[in-house]
Amino acid sequence: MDQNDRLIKTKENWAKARRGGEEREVFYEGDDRLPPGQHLVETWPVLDLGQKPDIPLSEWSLTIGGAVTTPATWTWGDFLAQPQFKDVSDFHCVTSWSRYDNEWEGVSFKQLMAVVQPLPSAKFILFKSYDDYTTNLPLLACQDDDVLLTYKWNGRPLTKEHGGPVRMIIPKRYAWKGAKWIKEITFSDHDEKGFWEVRGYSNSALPWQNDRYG
Ligand SMILES: Nc1nc2c(c(=O)[nH]1)N[C@H]1C(S)=C(S)[C@@H](COP(=O)(O)O)O[C@H]1N2
Ligand SMILES: [Mo]
Repeated sequence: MDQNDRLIKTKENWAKARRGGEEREVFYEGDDRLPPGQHLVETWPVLDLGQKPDIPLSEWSLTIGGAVTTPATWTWGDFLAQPQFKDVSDFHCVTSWSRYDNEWEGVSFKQLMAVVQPLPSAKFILFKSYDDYTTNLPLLACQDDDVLLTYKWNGRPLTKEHGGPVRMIIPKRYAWKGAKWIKEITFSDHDEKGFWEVRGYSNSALPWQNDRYG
C-alpha cells in the first residue's frame, strides 16, 4: 500500500467504524500505520497547560547545558545559523488522536548534540519550556534521525498555539514528550521526571506499545 491508498483505506474504516460506534477497534484493525488505540485526525488539535507564552523572537533564547562539553545559549539568529533540517513524520497524542505526514523544519537534535557534545556520563535529558512545562527522555531516544527542534509546520512558521517560536518533535514518542515553547535543554547522568511523568504518565511513552501510563 502506498501512503495515499493507506489514507483512503483509513478513511473508509473510520467512516465504517463511526457508523458501528466502535471507532477505535475497527480503525486500528484496518491500518498498520496507526498505533494501538489511536484514531486519525486531519485537523491539528491544541493541547497544553493553558498558558500560551508570547515570546518575541528578539527575546527568545535556548539554553543547552548540564553534562556537556560546550554549553550554549542560542539566540534566534544563532538557531537559524545552524544547518537546517527537514523531516516528515506522524504525530501521536496520548489522548488518542494521530496526525499523519507533518513536515517539520528546523535544527536536528543530532546537530544540537554535535554543537554541545554531551559527556559520556550524559544519559538523560530534561526539557523546560517558557510555560514552566517540563518533560524528560533518555538521550538514546533523542539520537534518532527524526528528532528535531522545529520552527515550521507544513512550510509555515509554527504558530504560538503549537509551541512557536520553537518546539521539540520526537516522532516515536507520544506528543507530550515534545516540549512546546522550548527554553532549556539539560543533559544529565540521572533521570528527572517531567510534568506529566510525575503525574502518572509513562516515562517511556511509546505509541506502538500502547505505553501510556507509568
Ligand atoms: N511547553 C509545553 N509543551 C507541551 C505541552 C504543554 O502544556 N506545555 N503539552 C504537551 C502535550 S500533553 C501534548 S499532547 C502536545 C500537544 O501539542 P499540540 O498542542 O501542538 O498539538 O504538546 C506537549 N508539549
Ligand atoms: Mo497530551
